[in-house]
Amino acid sequence: MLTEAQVREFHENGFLKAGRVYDDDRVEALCQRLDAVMEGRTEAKPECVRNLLGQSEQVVVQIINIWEADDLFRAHPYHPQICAMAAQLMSADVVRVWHDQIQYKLPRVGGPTDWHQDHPYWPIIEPADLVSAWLALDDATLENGCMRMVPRSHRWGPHKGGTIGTDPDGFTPTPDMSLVPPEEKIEIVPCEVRRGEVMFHHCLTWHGSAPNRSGKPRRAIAVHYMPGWTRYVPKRGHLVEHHVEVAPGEILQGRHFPTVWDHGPVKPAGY
Ligand SMILES: O=C(O)CCC(=O)C(=O)O
Repeated sequence: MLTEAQVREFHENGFLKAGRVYDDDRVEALCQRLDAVMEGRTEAKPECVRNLLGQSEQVVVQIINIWEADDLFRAHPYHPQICAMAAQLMSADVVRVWHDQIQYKLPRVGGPTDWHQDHPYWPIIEPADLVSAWLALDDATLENGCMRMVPRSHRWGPHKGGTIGTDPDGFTPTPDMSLVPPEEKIEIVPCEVRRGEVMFHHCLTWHGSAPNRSGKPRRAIAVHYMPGWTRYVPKRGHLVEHHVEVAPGEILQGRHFPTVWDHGPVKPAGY
């Protein structure tokens, strides 16, 4: 559980480092399963494995819905402590998984994840009340591309379809200043997070992560959690839309959007 001060901090800033949730053995086991999925050694497959940067020499391996490919990753979104914190931050009795996302910045050639907001990239769900739990599978540092956040930006509304703009020198955001409240200041907070620790961010918080300049990997998994009142409201397409089994306007739920918290922890099927 989070303290009242932590919940306040999250609502004030739009992100929160929440501490350790896994020991090293569990993180190592997850990293081994990640290798198996990337090498195609699992029977079931995730939604996609691709280079987020397309045909570039820089590589950010993005895997969507690894939970569908491996049982350790299937259990991860149900982590009782993470779910309790997500429920608290969203003031939700019911929490479901929208989707998960690995971002793996390879040593040296690991590229940037440009400044953006999440919710505008999810044009089939409303309202913009989601919270993501970002778990470091390696120590995430300034050198290897830890996440960077702009405090309070979750209160500034959607910004040009979620794209903020990125100056590669110094990895700073280049927003349309007419969309930033005049009394506000754009501060950049680098968020170093240790292996096994979790950090939360709101789906409208400006964030990004710089290239990996180190000789070590930078792996992380984000689970994007929806509060129980999130509805399927299609405006444009989305990669996981083919899994939607409800009609437009209905609560988004079903086999591919598992309920992981219902007034308390829920156990994953088969455990
Ligand atoms: O892992 C990263 O560096 C970026 C992740 C991200 O953008 C997200 O979880 O929303």
